[in-house]
Amino acid sequence: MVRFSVTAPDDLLRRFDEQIARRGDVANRSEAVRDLIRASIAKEQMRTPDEHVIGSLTMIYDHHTGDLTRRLDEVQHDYTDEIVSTMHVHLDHHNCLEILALKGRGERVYELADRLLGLRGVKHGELTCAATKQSLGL
Ligand code: NI
Repeated sequence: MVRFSVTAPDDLLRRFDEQIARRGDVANRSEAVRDLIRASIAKEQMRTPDEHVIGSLTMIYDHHTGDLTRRLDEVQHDYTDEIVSTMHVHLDHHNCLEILALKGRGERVYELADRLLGLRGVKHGELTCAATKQSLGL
């Protein structure tokens, strides 16, 4: 086992601990973090880089974070073949919801998602691959 430390906002950790507490007496923070890591790795293994995938990427971010808006824009301009459409909703004074409709080679779509979700200031992000060309029989 390796010990490492993580820095997180109070509120976020409190809510995580509440979630852990509901799992019963075997649950603790380390076990919960290990579960998240396993889930993340399992999700990664479901990627199909060689297939043509169709899906969407949902992001919520605070547009006041540094030059985030510019960086999001810059990344997206590198994937004009994969991004079919985007929708931007100004949720409140700080938060934006952005939804990208995507299609293209898995490798490129996953790379785009990783680059966008890896940007500092993106609070929530989820890539959903709804189908592949193969699953649609195309
Ligand atoms: Ni906005």
